[in-house]
Amino acid sequence: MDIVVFGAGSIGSLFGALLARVPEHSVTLVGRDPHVSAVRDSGLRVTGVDEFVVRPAVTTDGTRLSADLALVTVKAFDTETAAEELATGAFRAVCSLQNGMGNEETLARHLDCPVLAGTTSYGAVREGPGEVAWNGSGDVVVGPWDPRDADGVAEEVGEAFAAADLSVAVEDADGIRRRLWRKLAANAAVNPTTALARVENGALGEPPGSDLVEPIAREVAATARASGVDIDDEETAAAVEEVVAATAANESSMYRDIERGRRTEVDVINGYVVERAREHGVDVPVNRTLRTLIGTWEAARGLREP
Ligand code: KPL
Repeated sequence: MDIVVFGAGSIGSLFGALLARVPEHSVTLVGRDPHVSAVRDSGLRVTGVDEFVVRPAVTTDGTRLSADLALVTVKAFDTETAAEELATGAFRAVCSLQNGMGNEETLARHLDCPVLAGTTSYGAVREGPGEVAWNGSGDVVVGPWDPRDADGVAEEVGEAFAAADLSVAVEDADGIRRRLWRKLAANAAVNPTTALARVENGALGEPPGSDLVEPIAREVAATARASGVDIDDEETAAAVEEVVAATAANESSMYRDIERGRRTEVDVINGYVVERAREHGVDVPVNRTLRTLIGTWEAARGLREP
């Protein structure tokens, strides 16, 4: 399969490298310098779970590309720009593999092809130019965003991932929405808490950090149900606990963003919960507080409008 991986951060670089190992796949990684130049010069080095070097095609120009699949792995606040650039090219399908919610709607607004949603618990950190540390294997789940997209494209993408030895599952449109909301609960609990307390994810596995898991999961599950996605409180809390245990030694992406003085994805994580909850009259005080605290930090550094 011809695959464009749009966004060469941690997850994009890892998926790009794993997919590029398959001789039948042809992978183009779209990213920024100096990472892209380093990959062009010396290849993309993966360390950790497995160690290898691959040489995918690379570019800093995301316009006028064409492929079977565009796998979108940019930060959520860059999805609009990515969608505009992708719209100048031609793809059979596009799949969001990003944190937070709302990315699929943004892609669907700009692109004519079927939009898939994806979520993954694979762990990766971009160590430096040309290098990504693969620090945890999990799974990846894909499914059609639009229930009318029943032409089997999600299955084809699933097969392409399976050929790269990724642990993959394919869901229908309802199933992938439930997965996305559960992942949202994990991100809503882990990301701002670890960023504010400057701790690794495992801190939410023991008191006092663990005291936050249940209330946050309950707020997210209630908001999901009010939005028409049927997940219950207990399974949502269990999904958060599972992510905490599986990534205990990792720094969350929001913790890393804050350490490096970068804008975070809080708006599409806790912010998304707060907005959907407001529409449906659900009370989400913990998510609102976390969104406000991270937003205050971003505003003070000029990373967002106050
Ligand atoms: O996706 C993540 C992130 O850091 O953004 C979690 C699931 C919290 C793992 O670190």
